[in-house]
Amino acid sequence: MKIKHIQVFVCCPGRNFVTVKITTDSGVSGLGDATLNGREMAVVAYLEEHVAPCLVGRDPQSIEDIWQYLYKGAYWRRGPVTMAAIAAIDMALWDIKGKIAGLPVYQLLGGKSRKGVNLYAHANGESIEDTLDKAAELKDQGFKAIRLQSAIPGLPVTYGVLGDKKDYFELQGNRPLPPEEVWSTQKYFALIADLFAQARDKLGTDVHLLHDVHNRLTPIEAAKLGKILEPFDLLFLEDPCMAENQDSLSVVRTHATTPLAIGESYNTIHDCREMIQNRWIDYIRTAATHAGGITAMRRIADFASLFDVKTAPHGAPDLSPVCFAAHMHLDIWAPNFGIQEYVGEGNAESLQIFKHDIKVKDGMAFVGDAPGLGIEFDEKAAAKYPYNRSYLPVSRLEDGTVWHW
Ligand code: CS2
Ligand code: MG
Repeated sequence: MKIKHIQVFVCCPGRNFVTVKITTDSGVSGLGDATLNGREMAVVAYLEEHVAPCLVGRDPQSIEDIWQYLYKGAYWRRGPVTMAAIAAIDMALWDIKGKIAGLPVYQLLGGKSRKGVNLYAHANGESIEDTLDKAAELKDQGFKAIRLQSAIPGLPVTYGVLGDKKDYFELQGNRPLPPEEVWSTQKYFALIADLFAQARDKLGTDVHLLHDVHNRLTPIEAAKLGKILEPFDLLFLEDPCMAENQDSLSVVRTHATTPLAIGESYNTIHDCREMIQNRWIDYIRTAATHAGGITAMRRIADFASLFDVKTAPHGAPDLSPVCFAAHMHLDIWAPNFGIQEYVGEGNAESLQIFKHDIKVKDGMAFVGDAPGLGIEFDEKAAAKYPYNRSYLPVSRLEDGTVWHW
């Protein structure tokens, strides 16, 4: 069997998605997600100009060899563009392997370790009250883990809060130039303890609570936050500070027992190694699309399991449903799976394009038994929603200094 051709599709059903389709000479095809929010076309060029021509004619069943060829063989290793391209090829090859074997990908990984995949949902509100009303609704729907983000009084926009957008899918989409937002650590600290104290009062103790700081704090501020939140027993605190210097997390660790999660923007196992082996985190948040596909995620999960670190894959709406499908197979298999981020199944336009058989009930996702990844891509429907240049916001402090978004 040989790879016959590789196509790259970009569509924008509200968000831009880059989808790779590999077709073999026997007619079997596979899908992968190569979406890199705000830099989509760079990955398209990398795939079309530099990856696809090298793969045509190769055996699609040699997933590991192709992964190593694209990673080690390129000399220029790592980085989000390269790794998103490798990831999409890798996912599509696993999809093909499953279809050839007549088995869902989780069976190829080793089978199910659990009956379903626990999810955490998002409650994003304009005030503490609004956030907690939304959280209570999610709890009533059966979610057992909820991430809380609330608008910060005195700041016009806060990370994660919907503003004039109808749903989370629309947030961060459709912005032809990067919008700018203002951040104040002081104003954030004035709100955060209250949000979680009121959350425990209203929601009780039988629901897991989570929070994403989106890299806004310095290590010592992050340590202070971890300590403040200890009484409210979070499942995890995500991205409390930037961790290009991974030992920043050791500062947080020294002061607080609030569990930490990090890694949604990391591209390789090397980016995660130090914080895992030093047990500076409790959950590793890498995504199949940004960290090199199923092959790489399996390796990260196995490495993390040696140090009691669980997996909690990124599940934001800028990862396409193809990535979500890949996560389902990894999550149901990984012995050290922790929890999967879930922001709903997407809007109606996206559901026309991507068809899958994943069912969500009572805060848990159930993976189907279709061979491969169990996801289909409707090219005609996708063509109705062409690429729309769009950026993530840029953050500034109140005095105008560029900050971490
Ligand atoms: C996030 C994302 O879901 C999350 O935890 O941090 O919303 C993130 O901001 C986007 O995926 C960035 O592309
Ligand atoms: Mg995050």
